[in-house]
Amino acid sequence: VSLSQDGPGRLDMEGALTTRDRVGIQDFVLLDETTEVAIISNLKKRFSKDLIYTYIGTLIVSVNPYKDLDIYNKKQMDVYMGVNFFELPPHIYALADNAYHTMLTEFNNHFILISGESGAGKTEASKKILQYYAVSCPSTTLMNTVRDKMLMSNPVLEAFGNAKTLKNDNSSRFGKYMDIQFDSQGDAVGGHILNYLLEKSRVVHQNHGERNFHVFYQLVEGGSDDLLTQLGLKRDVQHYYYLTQGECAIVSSINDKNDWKSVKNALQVIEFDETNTNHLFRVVASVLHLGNVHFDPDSKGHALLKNNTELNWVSDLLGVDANNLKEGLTFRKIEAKTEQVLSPFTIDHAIYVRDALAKAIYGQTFTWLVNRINESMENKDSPRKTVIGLLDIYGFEVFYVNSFEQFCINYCNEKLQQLFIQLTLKAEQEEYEAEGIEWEPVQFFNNKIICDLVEEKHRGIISILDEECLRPGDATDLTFLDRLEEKMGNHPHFVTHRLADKMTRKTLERGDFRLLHYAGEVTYCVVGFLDKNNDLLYRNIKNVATQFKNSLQKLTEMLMAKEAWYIRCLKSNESKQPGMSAQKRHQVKYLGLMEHLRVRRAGFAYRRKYEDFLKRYKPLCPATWPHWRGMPADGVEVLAQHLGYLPDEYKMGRTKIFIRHPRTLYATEDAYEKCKHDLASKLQAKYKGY
Ligand code: AD9
Ligand code: MG
Repeated sequence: VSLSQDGPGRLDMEGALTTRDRVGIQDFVLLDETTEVAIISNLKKRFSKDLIYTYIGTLIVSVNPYKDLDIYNKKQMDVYMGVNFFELPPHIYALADNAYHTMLTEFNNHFILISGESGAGKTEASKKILQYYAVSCPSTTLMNTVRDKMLMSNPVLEAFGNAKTLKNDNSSRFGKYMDIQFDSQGDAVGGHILNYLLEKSRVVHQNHGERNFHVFYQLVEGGSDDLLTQLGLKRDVQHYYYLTQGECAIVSSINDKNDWKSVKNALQVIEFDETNTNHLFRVVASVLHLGNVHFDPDSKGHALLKNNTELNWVSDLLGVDANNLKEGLTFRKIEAKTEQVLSPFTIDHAIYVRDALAKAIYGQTFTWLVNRINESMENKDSPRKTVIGLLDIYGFEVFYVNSFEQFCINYCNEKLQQLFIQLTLKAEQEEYEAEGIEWEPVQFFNNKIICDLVEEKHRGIISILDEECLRPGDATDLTFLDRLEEKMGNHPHFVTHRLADKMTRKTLERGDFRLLHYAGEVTYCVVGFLDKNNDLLYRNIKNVATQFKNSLQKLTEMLMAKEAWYIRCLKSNESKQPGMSAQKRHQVKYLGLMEHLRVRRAGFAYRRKYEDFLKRYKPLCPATWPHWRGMPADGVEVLAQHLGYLPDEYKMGRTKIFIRHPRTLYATEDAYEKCKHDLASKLQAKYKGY
């Protein structure tokens, strides 16, 4: 089977080293230098040969090719099934397969964390893994139904949760964690989805060049005449205020009509009955109508409804009283001593309330949709044994102006980095213990200090924000900033304009604060923090912690109990086209690749089972060639002595040899190449003339 140009498909060293000048190294752990420049140069070399995957140990670095590569077919899936991780060129299937087989043999739970900036290929990666499990795992008719539902949950959730942005025509505007549940035979028997932080503001506002969520356009473009009539919609996306602010309602790369068909079909597979489907479309339509509810000023500048048509549709579609709706959109109700007083809104306020309602309706519907999908994928028949979770979550974000959303997203990335550190160090420590090798402390930056800065009870930024939101009276975004300065002015990772010169010598605006994240500095503008946080806050919960922090906490606890696999996705360019042009340095930084590499190489860069090591290198020593009759470990010891390994350079564990520096292995590998070459020449000379 022709896999790729990535080497002959034997042990990893072989593929990596014999062809390393031509196609780069397939495992960064074996790079001579661990610098960003060396990492990027290796990635570029490989990418130019369409080799988009590279390992750091068992972690996969993936670069988005922006073109279809012939590496995701059934044939490829078969090649990677049940094969030792390092025996074939790096592939996302190798990781999926390895997680699956480890789960089956060790009866434990796993998760695959997929991270990277917008458009880097996270969602595609998660879909490819899901497809791999759907195609490769054993199945029965019943299981097929569950699998179809899991696969079909994607087009539905993408319709409601994805949108065209400047960075990605199919950008996920929510974080997603999906558990795939397997029984003891390895059959996929159920699934469950958790969703995080849907970007609701997109429902009412889109930046130039961006769209609202796909489903709105799909409905207007693809819905039948009958359906549109029932919902009171015109077949004209330009007619709807909520669809046209980005001035790109129609995009050549997106076929809304076809996508609508896929979504309808997917809804059937996940067993949405007519009532639920109807309900869903009515809500979508009601949001469009709501966006077209406009206001005129009366003589005092108070908001008056321009006309009742759209409002009546909203009332009809949602089943709420039209007068109540009208009153709610144009008046504030104030409870006086004995009566209620209606105070009229200004136009700005009425628009604010209209938009808030639209966001709330859509947000609730999204949650409802996820719940229905979960019911449909629920494992009802087989006792569930183990799971593999897929986490497709927003990567670190830095824009020109960073707001509350970036604060939440970057905090989430800090948490996941912390999780990586804890899990990797734990795994390293456990391996060393299992192998009877003394644990050597690893030097790297631990970002716990930044996580604490954000989340610590009573003292962290989130606590202070919550307190400020709940404080009656004159709390504003700026008073929140004052409180931050008071409480954490001396923190080494926190800077405001008063402290900026002292700390970083870079100026900051009055309304900004800067956090020194593990991935770099980000300046946040506090405007809107209180408002947006209020939206997330459970006011009936006594604790001041926010919903997001709690759900992240739950997620990390759940992940801590599982074995971790990582896919780090990089974007090759900003133009969504094949070819590599974008500067990769910031991505390497944000993805924490250097930290990964440091942790993986900290103690011993390379480790291999005695049998595998001996099998490969035994021709290098007369005592082990052609056969070693004793224990493999003794054979490896003889080999190491013969090759002149220094005592500090390697350690003998219970089942594996550990080698500290890649250069030692390179020397061995070069000797092996030479030996192979000499043997081949000898054979040629011997059989010359036959
Ligand atoms: V976002 O944070 O949700 O905005 P993602 O999820 O990281 O982002 P996505 O997976 O949606 O990015 O990929 C963006 C586009 O890149 C896809 O629509 C494909 O056109 C393209 N892509 C990504 N991965 C691959 C791949 N392995 N092969 C070919 C790819 N094209
Ligand atoms: Mg995505």
